[in-house]
Amino acid sequence: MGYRVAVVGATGAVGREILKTLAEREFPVDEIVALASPRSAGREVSFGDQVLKVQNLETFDFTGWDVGLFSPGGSVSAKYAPIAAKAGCVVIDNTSHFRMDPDVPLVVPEVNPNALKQIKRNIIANPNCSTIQMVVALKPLHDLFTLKRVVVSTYQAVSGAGKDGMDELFAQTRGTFVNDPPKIEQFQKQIAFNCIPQIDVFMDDGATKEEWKMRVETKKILDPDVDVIATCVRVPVFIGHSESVVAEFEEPVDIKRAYEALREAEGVVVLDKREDGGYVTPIDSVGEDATYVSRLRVDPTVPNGLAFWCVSDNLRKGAALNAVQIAETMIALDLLPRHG
Ligand code: A2P
Ligand code: 11C
Repeated sequence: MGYRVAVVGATGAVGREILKTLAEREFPVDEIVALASPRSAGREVSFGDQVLKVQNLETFDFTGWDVGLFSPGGSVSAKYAPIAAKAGCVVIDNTSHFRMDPDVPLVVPEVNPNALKQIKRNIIANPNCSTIQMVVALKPLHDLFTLKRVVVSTYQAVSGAGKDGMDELFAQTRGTFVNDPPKIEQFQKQIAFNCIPQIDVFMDDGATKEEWKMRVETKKILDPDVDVIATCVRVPVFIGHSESVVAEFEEPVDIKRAYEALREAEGVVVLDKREDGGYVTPIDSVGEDATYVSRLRVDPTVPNGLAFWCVSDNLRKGAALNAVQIAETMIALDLLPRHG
């Protein structure tokens, strides 16, 4: 017997990827419903070889539904996730809204699966995409050498801003060749043929919210003693976030042991040939589950430092896959009750 699953935000970039991931991984589904705004009611989305008619979230009753995978945006989750949770549906929420709530576990199954046992409000938070891939790569190194500090620069795809972000990159790129002036709506400046060192709003200390998220989420997931300084940059790539990670450890690093640990780590694929093209680029990661590590090397400027390049499909491990893996891990830990 399977589960009754609700996908909220099913017409969006992440929602569609969640439906695809559930079908591909043969998640035990008895019944599935696709939910979105009233604008999309009646539209169709695919789930494996089935076609689902989208229903209106506003009027949906979550009673009797076992698990809800939410990606409708922060304000919508803020309103509807507690409604679903109260009705007995375990919510796995992709937005940033509940992540720092001490009663809401923030989980990357390869890193802190046991945090799922602390579920209190019937809500689990899925971390930010740029945090997920970084902690997956850092966890085996932290276990070996005890991580102290991370300096990370990101190169983030426009799909992180949803389907409207992807449409804006497409329209501006096309517009350049047909002499249409760029329309700037989703990003702060033109994104086609450009890089923008701002993702999300500015905080009081001059960091952006995306940079703050990488810091506080890493502490909550991996270790509160690890500090992170991030510079998050939007680049004209449709799918696949890349990161330059420079990590400083308490103990002396051994590059051979670092390679071995990364090669053995769940969810990590090392592709690092130290030759022309012998590394992963975002386009190589599209549709893939792994967090890729390339360009691993010792940082000679600090006592115990390592630097590497890390790439992952932000819609997949960065969002949909991690959410589905959370549900799978909850089943394995006997934490996902069925109503049927
Ligand atoms: P809709 O297509 O009906 O607007 P993305 O992040 O790719 O932009 O996708 C956002 C997802 O969240 C879409 O499925 C979108 O549905 C959904 N969504 C946005 N606002 C609401 C809302 N008020 N109620 C339910 N779903 C919403
Ligand atoms: C981006 N990382 O690339 C963001 C998207 O907190 O879930 C995800 C925002 C979040 O724009």
